[in-house]
Amino acid sequence: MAEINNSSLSSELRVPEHIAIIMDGNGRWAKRSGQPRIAGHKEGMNNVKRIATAASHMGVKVLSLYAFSTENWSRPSKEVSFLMRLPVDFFGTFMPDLIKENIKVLVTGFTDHLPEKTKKVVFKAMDDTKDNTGMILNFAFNYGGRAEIVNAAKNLAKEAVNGSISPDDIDDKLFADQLLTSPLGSLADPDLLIRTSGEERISNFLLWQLAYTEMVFDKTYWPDFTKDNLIEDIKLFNDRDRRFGAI
Ligand code: V07
Repeated sequence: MAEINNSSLSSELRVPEHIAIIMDGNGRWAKRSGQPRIAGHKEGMNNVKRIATAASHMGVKVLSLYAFSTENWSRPSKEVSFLMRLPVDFFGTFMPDLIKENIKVLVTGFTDHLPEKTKKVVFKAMDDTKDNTGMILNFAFNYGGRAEIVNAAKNLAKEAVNGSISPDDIDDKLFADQLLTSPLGSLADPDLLIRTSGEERISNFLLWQLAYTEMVFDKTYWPDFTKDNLIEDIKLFNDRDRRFGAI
């Protein structure tokens, strides 16, 4: 784990290698000031850039952000179309900053069924940053934890039927290799999960990968979540005693 000595900190802090965030509270943030929900999504998108930069400067290795779940398709169609344009907007605005920060973009999710234009910018962003060696900014986009596990089971069942593996070969490692997070290798499991806006649920995010993850539920709405909130939550993480099931 990287150690930082930040001006906001009284002493050394262990920085989690992989932080995952459920960026909740965008709609409520907008409603609070009498704006439409999409205004909250837009400000939430701007905050992705601010927090990704802060995390990168702290030495975080992977930042996973829950951007769109497989269940979000049931939202009003106008909101869904707006959300599908956010990656276009995001990379159109922030790609130069991501390059400057040496950030590598990864998108994990069921990307096959995205609108053509969205798919195109997402794959271009991954390609344009593939040689970057800094923090991995991992967008969980059209992602669902149960669908991911079902998909892994299906792939392994097919391999067992065609004889390339035996059912008894299946273990944690072989299973994890079939998950959407497999490109992250040994960094696939988050050390810390933060959910903003005060809700205390997992909502189908990274079900397998969260097995031993410390969780912090922060009351701040995502558009208001700052670097100082992130540091506070990392401090709470530091106070926890992680045992991974041992005593
Ligand atoms: C979205 C902003 C953040 C708060 C959550 C709701 C709205 C960035 C992206 C994104 C996704 C993939 C990608 C690049 C950027 C995004 C959606 C919503 C659907 F490759 N923010 N953001 N995608 N919000």
